Amino acid sequence: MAGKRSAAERKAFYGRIDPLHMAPLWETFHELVTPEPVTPCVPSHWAYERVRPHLMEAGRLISAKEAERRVLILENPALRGQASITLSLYAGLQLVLPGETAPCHRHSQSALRLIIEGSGAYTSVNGEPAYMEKGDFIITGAWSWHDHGNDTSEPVVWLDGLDVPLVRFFDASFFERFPEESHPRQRPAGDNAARYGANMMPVGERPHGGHSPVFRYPYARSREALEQMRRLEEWDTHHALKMEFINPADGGPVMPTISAFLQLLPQGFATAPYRSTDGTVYTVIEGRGESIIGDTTIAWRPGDVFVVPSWYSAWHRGLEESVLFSFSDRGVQEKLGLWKERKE
Ligand code: 1HN
Repeated sequence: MAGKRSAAERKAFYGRIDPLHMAPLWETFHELVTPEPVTPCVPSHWAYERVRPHLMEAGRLISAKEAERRVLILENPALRGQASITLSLYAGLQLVLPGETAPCHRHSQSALRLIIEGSGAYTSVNGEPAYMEKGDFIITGAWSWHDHGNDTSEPVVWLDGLDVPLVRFFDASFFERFPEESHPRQRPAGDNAARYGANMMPVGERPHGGHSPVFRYPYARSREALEQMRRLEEWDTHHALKMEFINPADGGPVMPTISAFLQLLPQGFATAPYRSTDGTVYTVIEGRGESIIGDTTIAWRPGDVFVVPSWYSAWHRGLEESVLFSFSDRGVQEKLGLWKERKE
């Protein structure tokens, strides 16, 4: 039969072009160009109470100084060894023990932190300390000097979110160590909030198109915004009440590569199934609930981290009134004209 003969002939042909580092597009075309996103990522969940003892054990194994950053990476089970929680994003849990500092450095990667446990430790961004409370959202934009310290008597734990896989994809990573352990104090705590956090900006400054000039979004303020808005009871079918943290200089995402969100789910509220092309990392700040992601059910509590991969149908239910923080590469996809959502 012609078909059979031609299959063998084709295979032989593939063998002849292989040494030339060539391959037939027609054998993979439909895997490359799928009618809808087909992600290798899987839904996954890290329960804080299961992860925390290991993080504390890491605290006995290595100092923050020696480690550079004492972090346990949260790897998507389908992307082991790639330091990726989604194809484009990295997440990890970082521990800074009482009395420790983590050395000052800067890199091309953009970073966010969401404080999970502890209060009063600091991140210093370009020499200005930001003291952190539970639920606070901190950014260190690309190429900002940053070091951390904990002068309190309790450990501090936060979720790190970075665009490590994206920067690796672009082969665009640079890293520099600051010549001293900590950045010399350039500005007093609160200076950044005064300059950029009061819906004002010093005259003469122009929006710069990069990351938000605000580097700390205090939970007390964002929680109060949700509390005020909930009074209208205008619930969104798919999101309940969901707000994006913005760059006040241009209204865009907080960083070019990472968008971040805060969401209130009232007790008993179940969102309608929703999908979008931005694989999203969630952490629970308050409450208790569950999420159905494709065929996977995840029961979550404060400090837990879970992932909704690209184009998985997902819905969430607050068993108690709950607040979820999330981040994704949505802003990048929007800039590239790729982002899509589907409300079901
Ligand atoms: C980094 O600089 C921090 O500054 C945390 O705390 C995690 C993961 C990859 C690359 C740089 C930090 C990081 C990181």
